Amino acid sequence: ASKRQSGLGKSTLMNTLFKSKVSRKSVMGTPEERIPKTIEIKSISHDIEEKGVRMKLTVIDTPGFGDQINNENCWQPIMKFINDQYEQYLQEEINIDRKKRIPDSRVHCCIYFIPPTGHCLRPLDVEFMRRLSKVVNIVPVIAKADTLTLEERDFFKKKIREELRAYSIDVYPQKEFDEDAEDRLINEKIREMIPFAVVGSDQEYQVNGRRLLGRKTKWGTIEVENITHCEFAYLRDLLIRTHMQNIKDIASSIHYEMYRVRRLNENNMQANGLADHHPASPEI
Ligand SMILES: Nc1nc2c(ncn2[C@@H]2O[C@H](COP(=O)(O)OP(=O)(O)OP(=O)(O)O)[C@@H](O)[C@H]2O)c(=O)[nH]1
Ligand SMILES: *[C@@H]1O[C@H](CO)[C@@H](O)[C@H](O)[C@H]1NC(C)=O
Ligand SMILES: [Mg+2]
Repeated sequence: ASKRQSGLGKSTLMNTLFKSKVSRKSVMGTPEERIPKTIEIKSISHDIEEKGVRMKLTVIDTPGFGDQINNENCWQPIMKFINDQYEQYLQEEINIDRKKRIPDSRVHCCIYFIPPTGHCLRPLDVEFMRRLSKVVNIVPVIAKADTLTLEERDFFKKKIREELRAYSIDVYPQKEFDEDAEDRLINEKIREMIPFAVVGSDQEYQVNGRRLLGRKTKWGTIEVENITHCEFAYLRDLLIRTHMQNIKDIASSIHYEMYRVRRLNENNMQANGLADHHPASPEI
């Protein structure tokens, strides 16, 4: 029998993001097809429109991890992907005749899916987020929140916030990067809500005469974009409506900058014959 954990809904939520109201992508006539298990890191881009501004949103879907018997270093492929994108950007940047506009495939934000156990974070979640939060913005979410009661959700959310604090895992929006009092006020509200308890779906249902993205359960249809049903809309608004530019700024001025400084230092050391014979291999 397969011991593999069932998917946490990562691919589904990605589709939900693209099909949500902010997106330009039409959902008319999408066939009901099963989302296959994700087996490799894959990026998908769509044009979206927000406040009349068109932009490209790229989401990178990853396979589930932590399903192996030995989960040691299971974060490495994702860490490598993030570093590879930084490296690509760096190479463009230091290129003598560099492009006016460097193509930016850096990972600006990582949505971390916490399984809806209702108890506490697994050691694997702690280790993963601890490492990743040092190189990229992390937004943790509780996956498949419809499998928890509202009380269980509340308890779990609070518990996770305590644990993040106890383990000094600094998730987005990080306190230290609040720019002013107004910023702090807005971000404090978000920090009190994290992790968002989300439900994903790429199916539309007729609810009171309107077509809505929803998820059918025994008890009725969960409207995934309705904030009285789940917190998907908060996540979507944070990522696309209110904080997109800030997320990109912090990714660039903090996370990428750290990578860049470390790499250029390595190069200097090599040039001065201070480094050993191994090629520079960024590893966190
Ligand atoms: N109850 C519930 N089921 C969900 C939710 N989101 C997705 N599912 C279901 O969970 C199963 C797995 O969904 P996927 O989106 O493929 O999960 P994944 O995390 O991408 O899985 P891997 O690619 O294998 O890592 C599918 O049957 C989905 O319909 C959700 O919010 N609630
Ligand atoms: C959200 O859900 C509530 C409760 O089911 C419902 O009364 C309300 O009309 C919904 N709001 C929207 C905007 O659909
Ligand atoms: Mg998947």
